[in-house]
Amino acid sequence: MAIIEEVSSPFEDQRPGTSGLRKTVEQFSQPRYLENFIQAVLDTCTELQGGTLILGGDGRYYTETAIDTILRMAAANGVGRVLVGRDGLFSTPAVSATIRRRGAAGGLLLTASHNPGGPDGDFGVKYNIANGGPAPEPVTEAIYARSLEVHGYHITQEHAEVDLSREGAAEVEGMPVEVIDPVADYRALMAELFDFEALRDLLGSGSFSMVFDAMHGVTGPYAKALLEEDLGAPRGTVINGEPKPDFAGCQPDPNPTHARDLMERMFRHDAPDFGAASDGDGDRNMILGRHFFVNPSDSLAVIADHLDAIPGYRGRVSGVARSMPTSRAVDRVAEARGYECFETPTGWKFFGNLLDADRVQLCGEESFGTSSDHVREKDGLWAVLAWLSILAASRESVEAVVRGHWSRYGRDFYSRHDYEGLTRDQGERLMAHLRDRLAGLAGTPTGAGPRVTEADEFSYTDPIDGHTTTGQGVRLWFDNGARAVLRLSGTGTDGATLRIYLETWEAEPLRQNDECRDVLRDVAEAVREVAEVKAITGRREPSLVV
Ligand code: VG1
Ligand code: CO
Repeated sequence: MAIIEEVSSPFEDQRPGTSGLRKTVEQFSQPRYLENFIQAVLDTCTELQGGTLILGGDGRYYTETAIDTILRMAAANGVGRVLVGRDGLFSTPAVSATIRRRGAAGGLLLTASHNPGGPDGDFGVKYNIANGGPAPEPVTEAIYARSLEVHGYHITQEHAEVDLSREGAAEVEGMPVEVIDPVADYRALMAELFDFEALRDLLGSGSFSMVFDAMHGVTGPYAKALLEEDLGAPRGTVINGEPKPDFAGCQPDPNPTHARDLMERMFRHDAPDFGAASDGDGDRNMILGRHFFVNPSDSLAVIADHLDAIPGYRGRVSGVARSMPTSRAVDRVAEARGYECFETPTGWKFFGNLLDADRVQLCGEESFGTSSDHVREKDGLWAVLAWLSILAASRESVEAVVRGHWSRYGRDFYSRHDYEGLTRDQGERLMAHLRDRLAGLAGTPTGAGPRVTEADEFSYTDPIDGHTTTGQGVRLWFDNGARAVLRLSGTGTDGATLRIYLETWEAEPLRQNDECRDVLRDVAEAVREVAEVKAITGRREPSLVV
């Protein structure tokens, strides 16, 4: 074997988005495309020289090819050693846990999360740093800048020839490679945080039933190990639990629209007490009770209110953080409990510094993401264990827990309206047009009723490193107390998705039972009007309502 340098030329479109570089498989399979990006990472992240790299992903189509390329390039670029998940699998939170537990220099995560997989689907690469979290913006920007200068890459001449199906040691051009069990470190970490006795009591009590939908993604093996083997839930609790390269043709996005198998089970007459799902790479979670959907922003608030009772957190919770579009429900808990509360831009990379500085122990996003300082990623299964802990302690139903929460703190009605499949131009024009008029929006009456009282564009200065991030979404406040946020998705692979986030707070218990759709109807209409959605996009209604 030998190391060779291949001549290349830069691709202009390798700027990482909200969560790594995501492109269609077709784009990734262009000659030199993956190689260029990996070379940009290896050139920028010099900690990998002689250091340990963790490698794996959600097992989607193109993973094996990517692993071969990365192993060959790691060996050719002086990486110390690579630990790769068996079968190339590794959930996103488990990579984070493994980086931390093994003192690795970083990790490469091969996933496009909840995006569809298969030859016609998407693929993605994300670099995580030594704290286990996504590379922060200055690093992703440096990787991007480097990608514009890559005129060649180093790679071994031969294929890596590592048998990923068997745990054990191997070598690529002198670089040690170890195929490891991707579940072990993560499983051990969960046992340290949660009271497994109490969870076993609940799951084995005979009066409690649950179902977990892994959506054909990577969480299946993790959920089976923890829920069925360690905690004694009956076999079959985990459904769609075999990771599939194309997610069996489904979109592994745990929301009421895409998690159809789970929704069907949770809303029929013999529904179990508890239901949950996670996405392709295992970092998202959806929580359900019998005939009851828990809004992710509420889930974050409920967990915040109970975190202190979970063994791994007892007596050491001092702060929480949420992404800006996430509802303010968690802020109310923070206030009542005297926790610091931070509002960050969308994307987990913005929580990293706060977690490292021990300013926050819990973070969450409205997009079905929740996690704590045990890792530096969101963690779907962790959220499930947190909820099971709450249920084990209270022995109440999910619905009763949430309704109790509303009666104490009020209810933040919340909904997200996505306009998917717009052209890039439509999305950008809509946002630019809104931005141009921001200063004059306050006082604008709308045909729908609510009047705009305040409008701005969110920017964030990281309190730990002082780095400022601008242009993170337009915020509108209305005279009926509602808030709306508009931003473009940064995880899509073509065109644009406009996200409109809507919320309003209701303290009156009788009105807390109203339909979310009805409560937010006027403000939804007012936002469409103010943003001229129909005129610019031609759309009258969102394509996805969460
Ligand atoms: C979306 C969500 C964001 C989340 C990101 C990555 O980003 O809104 O909250 O952090 O996906 O999650 P965007 O830019 O499309 O709105 V995952 O599970 O896709 O890694
Ligand atoms: Co994900």
